[in-house]
Amino acid sequence: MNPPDPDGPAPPPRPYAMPASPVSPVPTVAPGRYVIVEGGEGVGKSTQVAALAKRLEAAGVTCAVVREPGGDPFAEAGRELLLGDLDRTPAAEVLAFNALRAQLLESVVAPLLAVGTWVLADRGRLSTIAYQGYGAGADLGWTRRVCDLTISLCPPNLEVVLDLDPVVAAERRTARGSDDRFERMDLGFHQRVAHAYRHEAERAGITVVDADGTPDEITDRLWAVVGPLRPSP
Ligand code: Z5A
Repeated sequence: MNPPDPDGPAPPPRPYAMPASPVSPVPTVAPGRYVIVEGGEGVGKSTQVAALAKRLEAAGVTCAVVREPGGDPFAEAGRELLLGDLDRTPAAEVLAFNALRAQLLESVVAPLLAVGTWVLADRGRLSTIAYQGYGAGADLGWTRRVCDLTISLCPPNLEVVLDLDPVVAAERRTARGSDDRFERMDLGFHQRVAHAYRHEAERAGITVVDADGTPDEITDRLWAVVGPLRPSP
């Protein structure tokens, strides 16, 4: 015998009735597109996401740029923790990146897409697979499953990997001068990450774009895959 429901008995079902007058049409907007740009540090993701946003705006598309980890106050606070030096296990790191991703997807990305805004993301699901799975040694199958579950909250329209020799990427990073937990990892770690992106892209049929060249050349290559996502006029 179940305990009494504190809300009391459910009200009797209301008979279904057609509305007296026709429902006025709900204005609809074409949903936005969610595009994730991926790759190791220094390959030029932030540069390219900004350049793509400019091209889209010039083509009349409203867009927003987000980054992972981060994107809203909760996720930005989590970013501080994750890029900091406190010890954590690989599995804890997988879950933490995914928790911040869930926050970003539900609180920022999905609402923007719903009003027709495109979202260009600097990193996403593949970063966790590459850094925590291949790089830090979290169980790969488990990591993929956790990431798939999270991204199912708001699946992207396109993931694209920028591919660059980790030695060249390290030179770019050094020229810029920055330093966090992941940037301090040795070249072997960054090579594992670069291999991970190539392997995962091949495995899942994800587009890889050569990130060697001038920023404009790379934007042209990206535009060739992002531009066609625009609805035809
Ligand atoms: N991380 C993780 O482990 N797991 C996860 O699930 C997620 C993230 C989501 C986020 O750091 C860290 O979190 C990241 C992995 C980890 N590790 N690190 N470090 P972040 O967001 O601060 O860093 P990032 O994503 O790697 O960004 P980055 O280092 O700034 O790299 P980038 O965005 O790919 O590059 P950039 O900033 O556009 O360019 C780097 C420099 O190169 C800059 O001075 C540019 O002016 C220059 N540049 C750009 N393009 C060119 C070309 N074409 N030629 C020459 N120079 C160029």
